[in-house]
Amino acid sequence: MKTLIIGAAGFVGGYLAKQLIGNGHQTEVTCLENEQFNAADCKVHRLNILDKESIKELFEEVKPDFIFHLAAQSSVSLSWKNPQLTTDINVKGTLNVLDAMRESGIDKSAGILLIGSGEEYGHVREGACPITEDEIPRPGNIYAATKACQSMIGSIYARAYGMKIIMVRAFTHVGPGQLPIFVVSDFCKQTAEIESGQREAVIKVGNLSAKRDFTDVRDVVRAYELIAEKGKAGELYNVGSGHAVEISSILEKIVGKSKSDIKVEVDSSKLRPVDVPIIEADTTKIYGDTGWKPEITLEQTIDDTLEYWRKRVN
Ligand code: A2R
Repeated sequence: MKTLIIGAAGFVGGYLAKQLIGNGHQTEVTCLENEQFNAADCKVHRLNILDKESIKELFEEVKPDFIFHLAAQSSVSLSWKNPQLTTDINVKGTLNVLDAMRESGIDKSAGILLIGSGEEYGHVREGACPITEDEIPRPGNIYAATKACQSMIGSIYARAYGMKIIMVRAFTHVGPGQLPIFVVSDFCKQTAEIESGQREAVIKVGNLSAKRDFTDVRDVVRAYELIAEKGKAGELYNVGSGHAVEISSILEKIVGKSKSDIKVEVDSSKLRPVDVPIIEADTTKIYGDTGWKPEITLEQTIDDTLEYWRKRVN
């Protein structure tokens, strides 16, 4: 299969390229003008998804069998500060990609995976966990609203134009290389800095009571590949572990892996209102259609993320 990853310079793109290339798929990627992407065996194109004509030209040049659309403004906090840009990239950008598929000369059987987010479910009703794909999205922030919109447009285009569009709602994914604005990466980075003497032996934390569904990024990209091969057009799949874990227990595990005597202190700037106490994916559908289930334990993810930061801070 000839694959094209749009928006490959982010956290997930490198892992996905490695996964696809490792399984023999000829893979090309796109990045923004100023971004870095280092992977052997991979042609890199420059693309801004706000420019529809250049997407069409690229599709005609590459002629992909399957497109993974990862490009996004993926920060919730930036989505509050810049809702216009978030909507432009996540909604208009996705429309540009889908329209470019329809209008370019690429094979009509070519498929595309639109990456959405577990955030789309938003204010989950009490008792609705684990959340199935049929649950009505109630997005609680601008990022989530744009991703819910992306999923809706994907399903409408699949039906209206008979396109092979598949949607996922990916729950929290973690692993080495993730920015430390995300909780597991943040705690591991702080621990590594404490061990190397770069900060006092105190980890600053926000709310620890929320329960979230964490999946290793390497399992996530395996899910994307399997969905591309076996997923059904017009369908939406949850990608998650199916088990919510309390943030406090993750912190305990990380601190427990360090030889340093680490104290924990609440930092009010990290406190966010926890209006959704638990988010947990129901993964029956993806398992049924593709056989995917996560293989990497949270323990392993934490070990690898901690090692990543130990190497980085030294
Ligand atoms: O914002 P930047 O400079 O980090 O670039 C991001 C890029 N991107 C774009 N690419 C093409 N045209 C645009 N107009 C545009 N605006 C932003 O998409 C970044 O390199 C990439 C998305 O990567 P991340 O933000 O690291 O997301 P991640 O964790 O790889 O997640 C992949 C997908 C996203 O759709 C998330 O919303 C979803 O999974 O959870």
